[in-house]
Amino acid sequence: MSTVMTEKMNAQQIMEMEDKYGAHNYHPLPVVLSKGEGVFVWDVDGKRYYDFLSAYSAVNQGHCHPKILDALVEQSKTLALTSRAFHNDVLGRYEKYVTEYFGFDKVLPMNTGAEAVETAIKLTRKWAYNKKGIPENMAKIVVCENNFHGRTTTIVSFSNDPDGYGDYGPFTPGFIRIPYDDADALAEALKDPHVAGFLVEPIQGEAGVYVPCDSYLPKCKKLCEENNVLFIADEVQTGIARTGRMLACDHVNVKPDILILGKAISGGMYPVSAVLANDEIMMVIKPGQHGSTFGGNPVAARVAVAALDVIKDEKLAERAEKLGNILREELRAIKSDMITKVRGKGLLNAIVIKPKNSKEAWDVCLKMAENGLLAKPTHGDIIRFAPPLVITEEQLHECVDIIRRSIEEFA
Ligand code: IF1
Repeated sequence: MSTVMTEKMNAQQIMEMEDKYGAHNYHPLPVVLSKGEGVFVWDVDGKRYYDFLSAYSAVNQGHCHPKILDALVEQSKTLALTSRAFHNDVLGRYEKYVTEYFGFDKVLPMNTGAEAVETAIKLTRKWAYNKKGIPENMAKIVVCENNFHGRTTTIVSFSNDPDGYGDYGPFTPGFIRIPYDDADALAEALKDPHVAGFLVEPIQGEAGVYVPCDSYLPKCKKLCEENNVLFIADEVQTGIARTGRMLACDHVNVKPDILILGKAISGGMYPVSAVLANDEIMMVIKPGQHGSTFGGNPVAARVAVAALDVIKDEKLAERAEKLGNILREELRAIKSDMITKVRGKGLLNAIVIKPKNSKEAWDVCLKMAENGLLAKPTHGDIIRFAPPLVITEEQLHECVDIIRRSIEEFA
């Protein structure tokens, strides 16, 4: 057996090894983690941090949750992967569990969020041609400015982030981009009879945690119903209790036609994603018309059931709702002209940092790391605050103190 995973290395050596042998498609904070448990992670030097990113809302249940881990280990020791060429004794049980959990007839299991978004796009187009009667290859899907739905070439085709789409052309046609949180813009776009679907994040995460006005999603759902257009909710980041309800759409009682899930559906323990829809939509895909080697594998299925059980058993949506309100109130009480905005819902939050003495969001994140809290900036001036939903109120107050002290050090 190779010793590469056991030989002792310090943080610097590990970062240099990544730099030399790994693609440079990320610019991580200079922190080398080696252990995670609940709301905490530790670096190779044994320093403990509060995790305020939760792997971009994949670790809602906390790092290394014992019940999810047990499901991973037990199934991995028994039957890990069959492919869909054969049945197994786990997939059907998971499919029944997850469709009843979210209230849909059927689920199409995939692995990553982007794969689930791609699946939803293919499903919408096939529904358009087979059910709505849109002419072949004419189907269009409406998306929003500043969307983030993943990083495949089709998905970046409808991004307006140059870092997301730059030099990745030629792009996939068939997408119309409209302003977010503007139902009139959707009404205008739906005048095109070839529109098949509206793909939207109930809260725009990557854009900086933009929470639309309460009437936005209900108005959009009504417009979709009136125009026989599918309402497709990308809840990869906002779903699984993160915003204080099981789904962000639940805050405004909107039931999507197609629901896209990922990240915390597995508690961050394994790549699991899912597309849910009712039969009149899902059944347009026939055998051999879509799939994936690992999609819906026994380990993914067992892990997802355990991860979703934990959400309900530990009442994590209710906790996210309660603690999110406390967090935003305390962040707004921090006396600093560096914090210009505090936004969020449940435990998906962000602050906007105004640079001061040439110190900006990145420097604040470095200072918070020094003080024992990990968060990462996005788009230069936004810092996302999304701790695991298992955080306690006492720990939350301790984290606000760390954030306050770190900001005040720049005063
Ligand atoms: C990275 C961002 C967050 C997502 C929504 C689909 C996907 C994502 C709403 C695709 C993924 C991840 C991707 C990850 C960082 C993170 C992210 F900064 F990239 F944009 F959360 F905001 N829909 N978001 O947020 O899911 O294929 O990644 O499983 O690319 O660095 P995925």
